[in-house]
Amino acid sequence: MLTIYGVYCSRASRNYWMAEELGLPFKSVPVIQARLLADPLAPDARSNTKSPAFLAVNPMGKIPAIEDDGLVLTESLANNLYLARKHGGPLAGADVKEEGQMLAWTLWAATEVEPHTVKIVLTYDNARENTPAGQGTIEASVEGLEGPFARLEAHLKTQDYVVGNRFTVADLNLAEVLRYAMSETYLFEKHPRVKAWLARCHARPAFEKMMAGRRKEAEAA
Ligand SMILES: N[C@@H](CCC(=O)N[C@@H](CS)C(=O)NCC(=O)O)C(=O)O
Repeated sequence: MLTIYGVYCSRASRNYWMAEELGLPFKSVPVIQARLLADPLAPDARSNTKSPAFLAVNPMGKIPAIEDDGLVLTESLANNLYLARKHGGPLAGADVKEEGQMLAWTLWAATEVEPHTVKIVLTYDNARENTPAGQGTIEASVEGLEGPFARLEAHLKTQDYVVGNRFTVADLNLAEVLRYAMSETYLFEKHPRVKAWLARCHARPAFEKMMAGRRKEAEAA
């Protein structure tokens, strides 16, 4: 059975969403971000990204990690590409060309988009959005996202989804990276196709299941 190490309020959300899309039974092993704990190495500390047991799974000390049929993988977006390839169906590439496109959109999300969106979400997570430094970070990140949003807006002119005109792992991966920028409504108002595409992705029942997991986790914290 698929095992997901992480928590819903982390990049593991991407893998929980994917498992729900594929209807996969999975075991969730809670591992929290070490930065959220005062002393991650305290004997009574919750299992976290600095716990020796987790470092044996991912020596980088980052969540998520997945374990599937003896294989351990540790990059959230790659984990999803692997699960799509393994289980097939509409979320996966229908041929090697589509697989190439899905890989390209995923690497684009990771390298051209996420460096900006993650700065935005961390500014809010750390309650710095109303400080001059926080506002500077958000402004610079929004500026960095203008190009990627324009590119995606143009791409969506002729299709509802990024690859093959159906919802695929490429949409899921990109949507999860762009979710971090949702506070910046200006970007979405300026790019209505991107806004509508993200809403389509978020209307999926599997996304709602993942979000319910996040809410449950937040309530228990
Ligand atoms: N590129 C990695 C990044 C993983 C990552 O940075 N995860 C964060 C949580 S979202 C983490 O584990 N941080 C460790 C910490 O904050 O202590 C991926 O996409 O899986």
